[in-house]
Amino acid sequence: MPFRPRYTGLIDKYRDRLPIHDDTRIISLGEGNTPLIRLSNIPRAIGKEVDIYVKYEGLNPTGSFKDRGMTMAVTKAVEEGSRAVICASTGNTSASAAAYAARAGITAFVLIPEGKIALGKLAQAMIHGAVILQIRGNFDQGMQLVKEVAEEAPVTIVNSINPYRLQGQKTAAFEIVEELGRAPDYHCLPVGNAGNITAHWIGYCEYSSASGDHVTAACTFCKGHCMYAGGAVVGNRPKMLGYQAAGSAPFMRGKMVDNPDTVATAIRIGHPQSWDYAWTVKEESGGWFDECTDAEILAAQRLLTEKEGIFCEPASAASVAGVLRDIANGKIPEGSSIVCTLTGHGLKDPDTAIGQCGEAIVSIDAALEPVRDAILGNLR
Ligand code: AN7
Repeated sequence: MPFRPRYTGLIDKYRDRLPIHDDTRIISLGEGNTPLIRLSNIPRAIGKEVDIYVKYEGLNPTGSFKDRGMTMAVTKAVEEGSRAVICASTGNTSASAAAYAARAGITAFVLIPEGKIALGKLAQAMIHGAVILQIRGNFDQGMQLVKEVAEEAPVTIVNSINPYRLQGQKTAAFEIVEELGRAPDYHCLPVGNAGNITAHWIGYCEYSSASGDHVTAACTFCKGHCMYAGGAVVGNRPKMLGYQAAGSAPFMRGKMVDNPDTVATAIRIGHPQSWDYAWTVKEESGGWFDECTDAEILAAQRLLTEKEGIFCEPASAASVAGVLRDIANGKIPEGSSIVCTLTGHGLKDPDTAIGQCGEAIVSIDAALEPVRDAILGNLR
């Protein structure tokens, strides 16, 4: 039997494209290397000739894409001698920060909006031993407080304003290009702070000869941290499409939103931290922003679970909801290849999932007859 080297995480795999020294102690949980799954039933159901892939980032160690950025941010924080990290979070960043801080043996402080984080994420932050500061306010207020307190206390911010976060997250684009042999025509993501859409663009630009030599915004974003001279791999880059929840869509309003609200609590963000970057990504890539209602988001989540067997959290489904609409209305032409990032696992938010499926449970007596009748009545 042939042996393969053990996969040891994205920093090890891409160390020549990341700001890492040979002797840096790497804090990793084996993140990255997530499946790129080709949808088969949904394209057939909508009757369109399109190749849709989903990058299932929910299969990262803590169940979201944040782990790609967190392995870098915590590795660098430890290297720089930090004993504590801090973040504001709608949930996933806090779960990831808590886990990587535990792994590193340092403290994680997390500011979360009271009552507005999904149960699985709260459980993660608690069980990993983070110090949880639940604020009577929303994510945007928490983010502002984190920036202010970091001026006065010895803590490293691990939100995506930490440039190492985007460096780690750019590796998702590398993996996609390596698997497809080219960049897709379209790459679709849910947008909250817009860090992830920016990180993907950095990755695609770094891997593409179409970017020119250190002239695009990719190198403005990286603040000198990227290894852009590392050499191009393919010739093309995707159009980047960013989808927001309608009640939380500052990029659609063209200005910050003060009271964002959506069932997709992960992207309940009205003051995106990567505001300028995201507009540049849209312009450079020739992409667009759009918004989806909560009903569209939940319908897309359910479509993925029932037609493809893939369970993502509501925020993640925004990318699929948006892309299905743009395929139907012809903005995305037939023949296109499309990648949607499914940013977080469906198990993060069991309450919303169960709330959608009340009719799924049949209560019966513990006897053969009702069990048999229920089976015969539900065959398809
Ligand atoms: C599942 O955890 O901001 O546009 O504090 O958890 O890069 O912000 C989460 C964001 C999409 C949006 N999907 O990504 C946090 C947080 C999921 C998310 C986003 C988030 P960005």
